[in-house]
Amino acid sequence: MGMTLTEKILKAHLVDGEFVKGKEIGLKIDQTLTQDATGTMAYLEFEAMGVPRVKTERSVAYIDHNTLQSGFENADDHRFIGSVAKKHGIYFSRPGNGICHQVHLERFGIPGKTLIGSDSHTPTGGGIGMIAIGAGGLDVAVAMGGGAYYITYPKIVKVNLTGKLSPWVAAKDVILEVLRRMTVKGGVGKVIEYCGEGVKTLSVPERATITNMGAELGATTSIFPSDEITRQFLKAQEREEVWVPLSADDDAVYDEEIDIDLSSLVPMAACPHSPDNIKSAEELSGMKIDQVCIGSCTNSSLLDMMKVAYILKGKTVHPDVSLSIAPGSKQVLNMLAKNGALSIMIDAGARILESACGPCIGMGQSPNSKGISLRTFNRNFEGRSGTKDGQIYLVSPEVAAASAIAGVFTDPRTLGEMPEFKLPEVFEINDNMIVPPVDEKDMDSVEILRGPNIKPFPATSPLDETIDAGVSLKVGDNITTDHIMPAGAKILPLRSNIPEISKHCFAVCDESFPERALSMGKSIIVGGSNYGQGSSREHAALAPLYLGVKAVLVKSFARIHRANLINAGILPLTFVNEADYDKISQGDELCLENVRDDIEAGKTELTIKNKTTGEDIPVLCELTGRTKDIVLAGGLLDYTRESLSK
Ligand code: MIC
Ligand code: SF4
Repeated sequence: MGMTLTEKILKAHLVDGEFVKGKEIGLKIDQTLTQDATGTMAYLEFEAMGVPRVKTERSVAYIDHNTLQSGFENADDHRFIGSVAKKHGIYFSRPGNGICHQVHLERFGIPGKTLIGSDSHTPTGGGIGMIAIGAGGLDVAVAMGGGAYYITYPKIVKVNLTGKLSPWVAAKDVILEVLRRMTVKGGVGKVIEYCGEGVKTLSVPERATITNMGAELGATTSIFPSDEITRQFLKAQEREEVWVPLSADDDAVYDEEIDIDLSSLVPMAACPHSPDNIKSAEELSGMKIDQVCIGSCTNSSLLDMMKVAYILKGKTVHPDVSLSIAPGSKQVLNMLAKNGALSIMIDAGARILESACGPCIGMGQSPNSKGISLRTFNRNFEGRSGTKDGQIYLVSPEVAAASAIAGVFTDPRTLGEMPEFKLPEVFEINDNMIVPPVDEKDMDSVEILRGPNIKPFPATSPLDETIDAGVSLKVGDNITTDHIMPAGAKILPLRSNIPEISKHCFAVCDESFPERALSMGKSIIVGGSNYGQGSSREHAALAPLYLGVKAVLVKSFARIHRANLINAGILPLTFVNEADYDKISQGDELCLENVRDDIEAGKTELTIKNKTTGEDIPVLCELTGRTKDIVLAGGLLDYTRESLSK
């Protein structure tokens, strides 16, 4: 029987477990990446493990999230990460060099390799045929130390692409169509593999837009084959030597199949407040808008920017609209500067931002009250923009630029004929903003620079015998990590200070939660389905840990967040009967008697006693050998320390 591309790469990296769907497998990790908002913690964790040099083929630390530097905190974190990188064998991409996923694709990604990153959009690397997975900081720290990375052996979904995109229809519309069909929870436990004749009509940056936003499906990752187009891209990046051809066998068997005829797609938008709330641009056209933001790791490639410049040429941004543009990397920005496109954007009245995440993570450019903002980004969760009632629509760069000029939502197909946009034969190569580490023999000479905002990892403890605790919070379905641990200009600088950042935990849902949880000492959170979707930020587990949360009981979890809870030693529980969700209220006293013994004995069905109502509620605690030991030890850090000392 033939193999899928995913299976081929996973098989070549398998170090633990077997290929059985739904079972845990351990993978050898070739490359890691971190960004600064999750990186400080990841490197504190790496240091705590006591491994002197990274054991991966390539590890890169990027600075792209916290670049406002409105106080000393961000700058201190940058210096800390830079010094750790230099000492321990990690390449350091300096602030200004660009967004981690864009730069990694350009300068480091290699077809057929495995990459994990402490950022949920790491699957961008799937655009050049990598198995690239978003993970918590601790998992990345362990991988840097040479440990395996564990995933549930995924189902593999074939997306069969046929035809060719029509003029003004974009890669963004392909992934919006997949989101429309599969929804934000449709990808959980799955890898999305793109195949078919249509693949060769898409350039690498277009493929990367699609795999990037596969994160919004909740998928483990997404991947394209590595073909002639991939080779051309790598050649243009002067890295042709790393190219290998990779694809699925013709007779590969998939768990699910989806057909998409590219020529049937139209420009679309994800409407507030979910990436799967899809409408066509035609339906929305004419709606008055207030803001347009172009950029983010989804849509900030040179190709995207050249399309935008073409649309803006000789025009002026509508007087009622603010347009910002953040090219994805120094390479992109510099090429725009040299080929004149930047000047076209400036002429049109665009507000040029630095090559970083910026407004995508709420670092500036929050829209006006109730403001309608069109963004080429990948997430439009409530409040993420920094304006609680902001109305965010996710669109292609084509829709964004056309609408910025018109002042109303515009279907770009009304722009007339579209010229052919081509990738350059050679990109501008200058890696002077990537600092290599010192040689191992010189590592002792590097001093680690720690600022006062950098506080240690919160205290953990082995799993209690019995969990007897009240419900400190009850929330509904599709809670994102932006609800649990919001980002933005005010909160992001606190990423290396868990006690301080915890004061903002669940601020979007209930501002009184942190104080209540702290005063309860120990507590349990209850939630609905797809709990913890979105970002990989382990702070969404570390803040609850600090606030005394012992267990999270929900209808279902998103993959990375569940892993982060386990890594933090917090018990992840799901209802056996979803209807039992209604049998618990905030404030109820719950008890999991002898939970430690039960978990040690490998029991997966446990009983929670609701002491307030007197009812017994069956719950699942599905931990495998390794995750079971992690939870018993009090988290991955304790578990790793224990295993290293053995
Ligand atoms: C995001 O897009 O939500 C982020 C900010 O990049 C996060 C990481 C973080 O919270 O630091 C992600 O996607 O994992
Ligand atoms: Fe940065 Fe936004 Fe991409 Fe997250 S989604 S890595 S915040 S650009």
